[in-house]
Amino acid sequence: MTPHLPTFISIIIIIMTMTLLNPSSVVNSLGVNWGTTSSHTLPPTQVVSNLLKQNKITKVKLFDTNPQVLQALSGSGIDVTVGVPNVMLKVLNGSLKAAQTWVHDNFTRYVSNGAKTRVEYIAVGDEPFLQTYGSQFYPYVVGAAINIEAALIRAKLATKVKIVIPCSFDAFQSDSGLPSTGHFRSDINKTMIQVLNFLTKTRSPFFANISPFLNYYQNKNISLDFALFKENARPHNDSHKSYKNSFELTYDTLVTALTVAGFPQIDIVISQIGWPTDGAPNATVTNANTFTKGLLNHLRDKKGTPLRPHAMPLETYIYSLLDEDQRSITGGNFERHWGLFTFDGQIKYQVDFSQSTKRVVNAQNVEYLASKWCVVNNNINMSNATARATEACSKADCTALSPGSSCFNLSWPGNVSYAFNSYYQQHDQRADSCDFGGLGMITTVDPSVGSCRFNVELKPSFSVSLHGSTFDYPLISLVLTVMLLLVRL
Ligand SMILES: *[C@@H]1O[C@H](CO)[C@@H](O)[C@H](O)[C@H]1NC(C)=O
Ligand SMILES: *[C@@H]1O[C@H](CO)[C@@H](O)[C@H](O)[C@H]1NC(C)=O
Ligand SMILES: *[C@@H]1O[C@H](CO)[C@@H](O)[C@H](O)[C@H]1NC(C)=O
Ligand SMILES: *[C@@H]1O[C@H](CO)[C@@H](O)[C@H](O)[C@H]1NC(C)=O
Ligand SMILES: *[C@@H]1O[C@H](CO)[C@@H](O)[C@H](O)[C@H]1NC(C)=O
Ligand SMILES: *[C@@H]1O[C@H](CO)[C@@H](O)[C@H](O)[C@H]1NC(C)=O
Ligand SMILES: *[C@@H]1O[C@H](CO)[C@@H](O)[C@H](O)[C@H]1NC(C)=O
Ligand SMILES: *[C@@H]1O[C@H](CO)[C@@H](O)[C@H](O)[C@H]1NC(C)=O
Ligand SMILES: *[C@@H]1O[C@H](CO)[C@@H](O)[C@H](O)[C@H]1NC(C)=O
Ligand SMILES: CC(=O)N[C@H]1CO[C@H](CO)[C@@H](O)[C@@H]1O
Repeated sequence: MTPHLPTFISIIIIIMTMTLLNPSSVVNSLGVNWGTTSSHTLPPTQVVSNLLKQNKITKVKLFDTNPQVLQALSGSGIDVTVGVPNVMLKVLNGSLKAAQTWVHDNFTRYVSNGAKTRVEYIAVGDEPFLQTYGSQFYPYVVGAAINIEAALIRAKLATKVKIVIPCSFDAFQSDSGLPSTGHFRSDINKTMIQVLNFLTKTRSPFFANISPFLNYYQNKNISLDFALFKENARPHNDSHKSYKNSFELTYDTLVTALTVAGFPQIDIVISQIGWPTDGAPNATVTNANTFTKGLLNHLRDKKGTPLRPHAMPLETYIYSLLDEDQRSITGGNFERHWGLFTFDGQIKYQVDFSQSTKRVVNAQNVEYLASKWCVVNNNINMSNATARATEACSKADCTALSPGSSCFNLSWPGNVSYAFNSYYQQHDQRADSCDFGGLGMITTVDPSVGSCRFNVELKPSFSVSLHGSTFDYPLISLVLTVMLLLVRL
């Protein structure tokens, strides 16, 4: 039977109109990474309602399965990627039972029986191939993915979600610095083929992190202009192909690595991409703004790259949503400053998330601790001040004091005050956390100078601080923990 002609034509017209009038076709594939490695976090419900929903961010990638976060995302209509932490890979590789427990405890409850969290992907591991990890994690990643897949099939949930394996920016490389010689790192190339076979079998995309910032920071022979999508950057020519920015060059290096490995067609999702705003000389708000605009322009003009013309990454996840003051800084002091928003949910520069001229919505009615700071009392013998500050910094966040950062210009003892205050705020302004052997002093005068901000922390939000290292209300915490245990029983 042929369809009735006018009906047929009107369907075509409707489809065409939808395609043409849908300016959000790119926006729909734009997401953010949302990590919670912070001493204090905004309440997850506030992050979802203000930062995500009001800014029309429709996808988030998490690094774990934090119950409060997943609860807050329930019914939001936002597509979620949940994460299996690296430390769990070994046990998940070793046992199907462990994978079933993980699926039962951390996944099923959010997606079954009327639960309304839309989990699109389970990411197995967080950059398990990162070179600095050596072989701690990657030998277990495919086995863990296979076991989780088997557990999903047994739970009849395999059709609801895809399993992916996020690949670090240093898993692929090019000896000439040009895409045509791209390949996977030789120590992981066997495992990468197993990964790609698994993904192909389950029809899942390849999750890759791309980092022009790290390529530049690690001195991979690219200019700052090239990393920042600047028009005037000198192109890198690869025989007849010309690359105008680091993003396209890196993307095509990955395309070549995938092609050489035998998977030229696999879909790519950019699982992390961004530019930090503090903690290193070129980690600035201005540069991050330029980078993000360049990236969004690239995604929106849909020209693709020389090796995949007119083909766009399936999805792109900006790294990241918020600054996190307890992230590991083994990679560099900038690691705590990747957020589009500051720790308290205020945008650092305007971002055009939804192609409308609307301004970005910040977190509203944020609840802070009192307007109090801890500084060094310079009327007393300060011979121990530097040692005390160093000790404070080992626990608190002094990344803004590093060379080229926002508070690097503070001279001694201003930098001591900065360290004391960070420690004091992270400990919820407890009086005994501003002692420092008698050197600390509480003040109500904001010590911030110029671009160097002395933060006042957020009021602890019970939900996530439970996982953090500091907790203000031990009694409440104890009572709630006991209640939670009782509920579980
Ligand atoms: C992963 O698990 C499988 C099955 O139990 C086992 O044979 C293999 O040795 C494990 N891999 C590693 C690297 O331990
Ligand atoms: C993997 O790396 C080894 C060592 O560099 C190399 O000999 C081999 O050809 C590579 N295999 C693939 C499939 O790229
Ligand atoms: C560095 O990049 C430039 C292009 O900007 C190229 O001409 C030069 O050969 C590269 N040098 C190395 C060592 O890769
Ligand atoms: C690189 O390619 C562009 C465009 O194809 C061309 O204009 C430029 O002269 C080339 N540069 C070099 C150094 O070969
Ligand atoms: C960063 O920026 C400064 C100028 O602000 C420049 O001198 C320096 O070479 C840049 N590169 C790195 C890797 O620090
Ligand atoms: C400060 O204390 C140190 C010992 O901790 C002492 O050596 C120094 O003389 C004292 N300075 C002053 C000005 O009292
Ligand atoms: C400096 O610290 C040492 C060891 O904690 C202590 O004995 C000394 O009294 C301190 N000096 C001052 C001036 O506070
Ligand atoms: C730090 O001081 C130098 C020299 O006074 C100035 O050029 C620079 O802009 C200052 N940096 C910041 C972040 O305030
Ligand atoms: C503060 O500055 C002094 C002098 O420049 C330096 O020795 C000390 O290490 C700095 N302390 C911190 C916490 O950055
Ligand atoms: C974040 C989270 O809830 N993780 C849990 C996942 O499941 C394992 C046990 O299967 C728990 O130990 C984790 O706490």
